[in-house]
Amino acid sequence: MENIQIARLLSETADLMEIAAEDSFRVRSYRNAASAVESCAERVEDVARNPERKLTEIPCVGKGLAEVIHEILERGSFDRRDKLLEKYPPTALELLKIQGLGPKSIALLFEHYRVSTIDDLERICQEQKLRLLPRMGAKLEEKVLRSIARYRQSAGRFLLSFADGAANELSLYLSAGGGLDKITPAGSLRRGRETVGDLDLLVTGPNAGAALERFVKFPRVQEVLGRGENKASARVGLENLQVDVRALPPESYGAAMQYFTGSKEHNIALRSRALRMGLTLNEYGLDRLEGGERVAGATEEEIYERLGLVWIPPELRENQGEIEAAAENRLPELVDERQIRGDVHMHTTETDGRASLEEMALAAKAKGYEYVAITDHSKALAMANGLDEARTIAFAKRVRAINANGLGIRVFSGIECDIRRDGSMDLADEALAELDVVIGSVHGYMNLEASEMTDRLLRALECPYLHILGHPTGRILLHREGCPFDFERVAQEAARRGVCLEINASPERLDLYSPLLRTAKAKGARFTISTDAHHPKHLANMRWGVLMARRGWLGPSDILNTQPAETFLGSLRRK
Ligand code: DGT
Ligand code: CA
Ligand code: CA
Ligand code: ZN
Repeated sequence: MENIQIARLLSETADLMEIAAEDSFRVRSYRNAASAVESCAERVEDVARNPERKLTEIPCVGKGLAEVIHEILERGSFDRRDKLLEKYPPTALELLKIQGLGPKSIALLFEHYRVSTIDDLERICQEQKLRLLPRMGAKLEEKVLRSIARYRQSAGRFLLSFADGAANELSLYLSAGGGLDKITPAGSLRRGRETVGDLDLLVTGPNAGAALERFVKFPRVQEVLGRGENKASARVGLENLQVDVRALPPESYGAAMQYFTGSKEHNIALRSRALRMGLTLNEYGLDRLEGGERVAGATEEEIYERLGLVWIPPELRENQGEIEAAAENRLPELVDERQIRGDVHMHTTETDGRASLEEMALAAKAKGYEYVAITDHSKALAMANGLDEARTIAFAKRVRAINANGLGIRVFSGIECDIRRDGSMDLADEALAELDVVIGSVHGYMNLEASEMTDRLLRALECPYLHILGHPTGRILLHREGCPFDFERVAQEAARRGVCLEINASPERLDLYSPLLRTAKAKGARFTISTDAHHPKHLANMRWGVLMARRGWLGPSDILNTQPAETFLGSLRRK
């Protein structure tokens, strides 16, 4: 039995235990063991069969769990799991993914209505029966119905950062097999979409065929879905990410990269352009319609060139005007991560961050930045120990002292000030006036009507000390839709008042995305890209924000934090 199969049994049991309201400490021990088993370098079964070894050598596996694993290896299940499955059907696990429903509610729904599938749940809500249960109401019914719709839309999609991590892991694994010249992720990952459905990996080289064989033997492969001459597909990891690997001859590599990078809409438009030029484009190459002679295929550049186009960066390939722009050689200059000179949204231990002001600043310096802004929360976020006016002013003083001592990086004092329900700022003007960088963000009351939310944001923009509107839509990927409001109007007003819109680079947010960015730019808006880091390692998330900016056709001149420190400060204050 492979590690991944053992891990899955443990993690599903943890979910069932949660529904059965078992001790949360115990639930966590099952979850920890599941991920330890999954990432264990050796086969757990081999350890178990070796009389000189003990399963308790594996991290997070104590005596009890060791017994459980032995039982799994013996008969494919274990007592506790069987008992739970007698009570709750396995389909109930999927219900945990519906936002607004905790394990307790799922248990209740099961007891009262035998709800064990998403379809059951939908019916119960539509029949207005959910509201009859204790502590549930008509509002929750609506919320659950919306969550179900969203779940069906996003089911099986993954965060860009997660897919990227999996692609790197697989690339390393495949290249260790040797004999490959290139391994390239294509598809939505290469285009930098915020979420990815499945992973498309292309390989070429003398051992490309053998790489497919190696791929299906990857230890974290859960299930092989298909294995052909040039392609293998499998589900990988506890998360069941589907991965398609394609082996290609070098003379077709460019054509395949072009084809499998997509998007489908871009490809369709490109193919009809080719046809108009008497050419046919497919994943093997660009050929003459008459006679079938190959005119390009080894590189993407030659394919685009032969179609009368400059090479189009993958982030733009959504058939949103990029082909027309490329034909007229007027593609925009896109911002590059190396042009970012500072990260201007991050948190420290002063509120809910995990590292000190000095540690964050030094980590930013190590990343090569000229400046950082430290922007902790304001007092409305009491759970995060947000700053009141006195602490804000004291903090600004500390930052001035740090700069006087010369850390080797310029530190701006800042705040991520909460925007209250009525659109007023959570801190008095006197405190805001002390700071270099004032971000205003909405964190609470996110369920307002669109018109009320629009008014709230418009009022926030009136604050003369506000520089940046933080994570403007509030979207959390795969979890929560952005707040509905009149984005165009808010962007226009932000532009008029010289307030920047933040491109939040946190991989769970990425809440300003291509169509919104293009709308905002057309209204004259300016932007910052920031990570909202709560730990030094989060500073590396800048790349996701840069990808969003590129997908929004933004160049360095649109992004304020590509400017040197003094210019940046001066532009922030342009009112
Ligand atoms: P995803 O996986 O849902 O995040 O999105 P993609 O764009 O990676 O889509 P996927 O994996 O289905 O296919 C990868 C690329 O292959 C896609 O972007 C374009 C190309 N492709 C797939 N199916 C078709 C098709 O029916 N027609 C055309 N022209 N291209 C296709
Ligand atoms: Ca894909
Ligand atoms: Ca695919
Ligand atoms: Zn923040």
